Amino acid sequence: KHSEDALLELENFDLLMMRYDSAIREVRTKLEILNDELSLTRDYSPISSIISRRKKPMSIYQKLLKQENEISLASIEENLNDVAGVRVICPFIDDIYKVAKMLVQQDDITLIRVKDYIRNPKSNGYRSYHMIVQVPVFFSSEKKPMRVEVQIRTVAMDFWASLEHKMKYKKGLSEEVIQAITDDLAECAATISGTDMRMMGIRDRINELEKYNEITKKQQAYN
Ligand code: 0O2
Repeated sequence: KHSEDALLELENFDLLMMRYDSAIREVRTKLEILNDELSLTRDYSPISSIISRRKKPMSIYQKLLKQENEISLASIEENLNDVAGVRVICPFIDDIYKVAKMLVQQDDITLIRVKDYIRNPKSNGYRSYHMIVQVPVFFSSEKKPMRVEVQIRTVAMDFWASLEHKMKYKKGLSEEVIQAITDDLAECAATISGTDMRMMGIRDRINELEKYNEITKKQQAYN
């Protein structure tokens, strides 16, 4: 018998999972609307892509066990912040902060926690902006506040995190190999961070050129 069966056998486990799926949809829709609006009004998309996932019963079970928390629906809601996860990939670092602000200032969103691993990167080089938000979801006879973990990062940060994540779950690597890869990853994280900053600078220069061209065009038309 699988250990996660203890979860699956809980009454209304499916219902709780459906609620987390709904919360993911609410947050995704909010982000998609913001991106659609800005694409139209400013001709600029602060979001490149959105990925979402609901934590698998096995991972929920393992996390509760690890935290030495009881296996119950109430315990999941109380102790796990990342059953519903939305990952937002932005082109530039400043887009991350703009998107985070626009989401959090919506009056039905409650910000529970922020972890800014961009201003304070982890020692392995991990960078990303994490928020736990609470969003109300309307069901047939009640309104449920649901927690969603939102991770916001650039394309480059995401590229790095995917590869690092892959290594973390690889079994049978020797200490030596792990150390070498860890060092290499840390170096890449530093390069990526520098590149992300430079890319913003290049974007600003291009925008300024565009503005300058528009002004010159207007002046020429006037003359
Ligand atoms: P998975 O497999 O991605 O789901 P909490 O999770 O809230 O109880 P914690 O661990 O302090 O507490 O949360 P944190 O650090 O805000 O976010 C954890 C999640 O961020 C991880 O989820 C990863 O998705 C991501 N993350 C954090 N650190 C790293 C890192 O060093 N490398 C990579 N690649 N991702 C990281 P899970 O559940 O650990 O993993």
